[in-house]
Parts: sequence; C-alpha cells; structure tokens
Amino acid sequence: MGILNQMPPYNLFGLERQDYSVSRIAAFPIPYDSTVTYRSGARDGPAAIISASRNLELYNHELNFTLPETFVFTMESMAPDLNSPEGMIRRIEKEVGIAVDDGKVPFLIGGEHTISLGAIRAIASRSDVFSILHLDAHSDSRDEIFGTKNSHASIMARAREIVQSSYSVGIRSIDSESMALYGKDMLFIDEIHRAGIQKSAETILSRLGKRVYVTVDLDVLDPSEMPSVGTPEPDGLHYAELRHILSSVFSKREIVGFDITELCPIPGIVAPDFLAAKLAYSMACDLYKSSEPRKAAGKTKHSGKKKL
Ligand SMILES: [Mn+2]
Repeated sequence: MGILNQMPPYNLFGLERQDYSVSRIAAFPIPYDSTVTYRSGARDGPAAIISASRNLELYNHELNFTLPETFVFTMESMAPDLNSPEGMIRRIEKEVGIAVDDGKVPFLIGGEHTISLGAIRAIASRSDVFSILHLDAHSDSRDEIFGTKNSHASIMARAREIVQSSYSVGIRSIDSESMALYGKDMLFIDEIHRAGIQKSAETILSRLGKRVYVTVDLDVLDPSEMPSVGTPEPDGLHYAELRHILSSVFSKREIVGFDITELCPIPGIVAPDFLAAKLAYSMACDLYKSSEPRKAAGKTKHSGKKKL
C-alpha cells in the first residue's frame, strides 16, 4: 500500500500501472558504456531519461491522445557484463529475445550505441528480413577499434553483416574507407539541409523495407540542443526535424524494435535529459498510433522482475 501523495513510480513515463502481459513495448534500461572512446558517462543515460520521463504529461498534444498506462512496460535495469563487449551483446540478445518471443516490441534505452547490436541480433534470428534506420552523426562503420570488433564505433559494420538493408541518416563524421564502401547507403547532413526535411523523409522511406529497426544515437542532433553526448559533432538535426523523420517512418513502416542511445548526462544541465525523455515518449506514442496493440502472443516468459 502506497502513501496518498507520492511521486510517479520509477519507470519510463512514471506509469501507475505496469503489466507485462498486456504491454506492447518492453523498455530495457541498459546502463552500459565500456567501449566509448571519448567522454564516458552513458551508463547514467537510462536513469536520466527515466527520471525526466516521470515529469512528462501523458497527454500528447501533437497527436491529441493519452498514452495508455499499460502500453509500455519497463524492465529492471540490465546489469553490465564487464568481461567483454561481446558478452554484453550476447546478454542483451538473450534478454531482448525473450521479450520478442513474447510478442513485444523492444525499446532499448542506452547506454552506449553498442547495445543496439544485441537487439538487432535477437530480432534477426527470429523473424523475416528488416531494414535498419540508423540516425547518427557518425557512420559507426569501423571494422575494428582499440582491439574490439564490438564497440560503439563499429555497430553498423556488424549490423550490415546481419541485415540486408540499412540507411544511415544525419552523418557528418566518416573515414574515407567507410565512405567508399558504404557512402551510398547514407544520407549526409548537408544533403538533408539542401533537400529540406520533408523531401529527406521521403528519401528515407524509399530506402527502407516494410519492417524497420530504428536506432537513434542522440549525437545526430545538433549539440546546441543535445550537448549531453560522448562525441558531439556540430551542425546536426534539430529536434523537430528528427521528430518529422521518426513520425513518418513509424506511421508508414512496421517497427520491429527501436532504441535511444548515447545520452551522457551533464550534471546540472537537465534540458537534454528531458529532450531524450520526450523523444522516447513521442516514439512510444507513434508506435501506439500506427498499430493496433496485438494480442500478447501466447505464454509470457519474462516475469518483468527477472534478475540475471
Ligand atoms: Mn554517434
């Protein structure tokens, strides 16, 4: 029994009712940042997003509806595997796989970008083909860096080995080798500036299959709006532009999973944390609007309180 005047519960969006069995989105907070190459601290990202999200209105003014309380279920934070990035990716793949088997759409809250690979593997091993929409300032296409093939700088190199199509958007930092190999599968920030956001969103849709995994590295945004990232790059997308792209993709494609990564909170500067929380909320609302909640598929394996 709780007290009468209590703060919203500690989960994504501070939802009063949490019921895994009827939820559509399984949100996985993953406080992991072992392979970052510059400023660390993305391990604090999930807590900052959840804290900020508890202070958001559940009424969505943009879409004129209120997100149902049970649509999103927040899992317990996943413990990091400090042994190796590969071990961490395997752990994420296993946990996310259980949720996918239960008919959930996984939503990873990072944490560094490496975590996406666990979800991409889990979904790929269970389902038909899907495309990856990769929103990022960096191409993340290094085959290897600092002795590992599984770092936040290599996630798209690994993802391309798994899925048949991917499209990277907002790119403005890339090495010449990756440019030669994969440049054709990228929409660079200067191209977006020239074409405008509406036309760019159409181009993005034309490059994606029917089913899409969406991965957001927050450094795709301009550092003036999103300074709280490990490796900021000038001249990024504005929040409204990112929202335009995401709402167009969520409304016109089947979303098999999505993530928000690389929030690296700066003490005392909370606006970026709220931006990330609002982005998470908007994506959850987009998913609700675009698909009738499916019936929970058969038996439920995750208790929702599972400890590793
Ligand atoms: Mn990046």
